[in-house]
Amino acid sequence: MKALLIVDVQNDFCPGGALEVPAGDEIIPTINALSQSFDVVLQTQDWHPAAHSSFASSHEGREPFETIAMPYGEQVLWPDHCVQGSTGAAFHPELETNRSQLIIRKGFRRDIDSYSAFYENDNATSTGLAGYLRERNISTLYVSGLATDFCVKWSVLDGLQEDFNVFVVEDAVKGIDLDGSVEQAWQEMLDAGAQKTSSDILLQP
Ligand code: VGL
Ligand code: ZN
Repeated sequence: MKALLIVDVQNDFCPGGALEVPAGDEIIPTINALSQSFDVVLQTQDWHPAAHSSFASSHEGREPFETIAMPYGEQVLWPDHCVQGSTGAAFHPELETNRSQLIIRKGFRRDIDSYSAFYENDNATSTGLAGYLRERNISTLYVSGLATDFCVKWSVLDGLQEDFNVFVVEDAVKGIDLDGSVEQAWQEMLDAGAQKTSSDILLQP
């Protein structure tokens, strides 16, 4: 069984949002088309409490996009984004969500960020997704969404680590790109065993 995973297609990651991914909304029609062709569609939703520890505003004198040392490792500091219940945290209005069977929320623990759909940034606290996929006999994931260099990348790497087959749909992802991080993310994903595919290939009649 295969599933389409749609990562964090939320207002704050789209143009005009608090942590916008350039042209992040341009992948939405492609994702909507893909959704129609999958029997299993799953989503993630970045879902932070106010004053989350990944927000620069929670650390005096620190600015967004600086990095700090957290107990679990290095953490990029972000503008406040995807605060629980806010418009920014809502899915983009053009994203088709009716076919989604599961929405994994992540980043809801104040003191730990969570990029990956599988594990929080400590690499140990599980979201439960791996168990869900195994119980449903889903062994192959097609990953789409935002952002290529953060939540998409870590979801892909953890999915591979958990022994799933992982395809990244190249025209259905977009990145933030801090200092070449998109190119680096592709390198890391491919090196770890991810496969690159595209909507053209997947939507072939
Ligand atoms: C993301 C940074 C902070 C993402 C989420 O969805 O890629 N990036 N929170
Ligand atoms: Zn976040």
